[in-house]
Amino acid sequence: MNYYLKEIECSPRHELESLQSFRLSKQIRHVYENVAPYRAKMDEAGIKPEDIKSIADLARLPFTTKQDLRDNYPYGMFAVPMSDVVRIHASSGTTGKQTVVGYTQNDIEIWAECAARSLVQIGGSKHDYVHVSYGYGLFTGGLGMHYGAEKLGAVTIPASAGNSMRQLEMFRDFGSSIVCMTPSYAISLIEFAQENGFNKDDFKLKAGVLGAEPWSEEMRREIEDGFGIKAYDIYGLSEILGPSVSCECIYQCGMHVCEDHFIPEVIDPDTLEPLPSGKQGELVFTCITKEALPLIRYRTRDIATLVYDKCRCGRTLARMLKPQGRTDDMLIIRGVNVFPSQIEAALLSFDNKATNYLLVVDKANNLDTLEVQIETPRGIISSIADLQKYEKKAKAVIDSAIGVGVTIKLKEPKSLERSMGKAVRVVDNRKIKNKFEG
Ligand code: DLL
Repeated sequence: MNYYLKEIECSPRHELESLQSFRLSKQIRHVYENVAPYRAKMDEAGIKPEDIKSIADLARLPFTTKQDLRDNYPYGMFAVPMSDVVRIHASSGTTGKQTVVGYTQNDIEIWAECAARSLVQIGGSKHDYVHVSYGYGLFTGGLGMHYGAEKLGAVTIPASAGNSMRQLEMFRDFGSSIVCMTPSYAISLIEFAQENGFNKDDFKLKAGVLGAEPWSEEMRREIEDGFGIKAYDIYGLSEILGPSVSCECIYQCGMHVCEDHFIPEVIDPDTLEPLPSGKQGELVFTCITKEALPLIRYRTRDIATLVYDKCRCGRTLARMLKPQGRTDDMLIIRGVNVFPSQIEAALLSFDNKATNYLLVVDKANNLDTLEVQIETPRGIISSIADLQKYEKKAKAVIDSAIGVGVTIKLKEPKSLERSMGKAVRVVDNRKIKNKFEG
């Protein structure tokens, strides 16, 4: 089976949009008839399924949020009887109750097809050895890429996350050629490999399919150098699918959205108005083929930009530029909006080894403070003067990148926690204090 669907992925936009329109109107009938909370929302907005004839009508539909999923926990938003559901996943979420998502057999097939397409986009084939180091379980990363790799016919290695020595031995002994893991775990493994006498020539790795968290271009270069691979970005979220809602192609210039299954929009998170191509805002997705949990205009909270010009690879699918972070991860420091990814980019532009960092936000005398913890670099510091110079430079680079003064705290080498899944980059003591102080 061929997972380069040229007639869809490279079709003229108007043809793709007709397909989307057809699928959208069918989907709206499905949810109106089968999901009580959607019926209530549409009735309240005075919209009947027959009003939604094409994608031009999309913006008339009400949004869905994580709160809707929580209010209807666990299965209240499902559009099929549970006897048709063959799998559930859940997202733990850092706040509030977890959300549960479900898939019919057909949903699983489509998901696997999207994941196989992602692997093809980055140059994968049935001749590859796809090493899956995303966690297996309720998290969608492991099983999502696993089914995609199998569908492609590749040798699939279900390594899951953790046990760095075994991961590297498997790379070497099993001939892993494509690795799927979070970028922060890739960084941890590179460091572990260097410390334990592995050489990148010991491996046959050629590509990484890395996602599940924001990562900067600077981090990409570190991973590409560290493993001697091309590192590709892949995006997804459990509520919509899991990995492979979108994925880069070999040109690494934005992630092609599987638009035959999901319609992306970018909205202004304050006014909720759709934004034109090229403008950054909150990503919203509408599932047009999903059966079990077909979310309509789901607000992801992810901040990204969509562009629609044809890619060098020939695909005409919308491309998502690297997500900057989530609206709920954005830090407001003394009134200035700061994304952790901006700090990562600034830090790595100055010291490309500072791949482990932690941002500690607090309040002192009613003023927000932001401390950037970095491990003292090995090798380049031989005196107190060197240390002070390093600290001063790091501060200057970050201050100017984000427009707020930060404090740099140098920590012992290897003292910051290494990540095997999604890295925790921020500790916001203001939230903790608010919780206890009421
Ligand atoms: O992280 C699914 C996934 C697994 C994607 C493996 C890619 C690879 P959740 O745990 O539900 O699902 O988390 C979804 O993670 O809303 C984004 O905030 C973030 N995220 C996912 N991929 C990227 C990416 C999986 N490439 C949430 N860049 C999303 C930035 C990402 N953020």
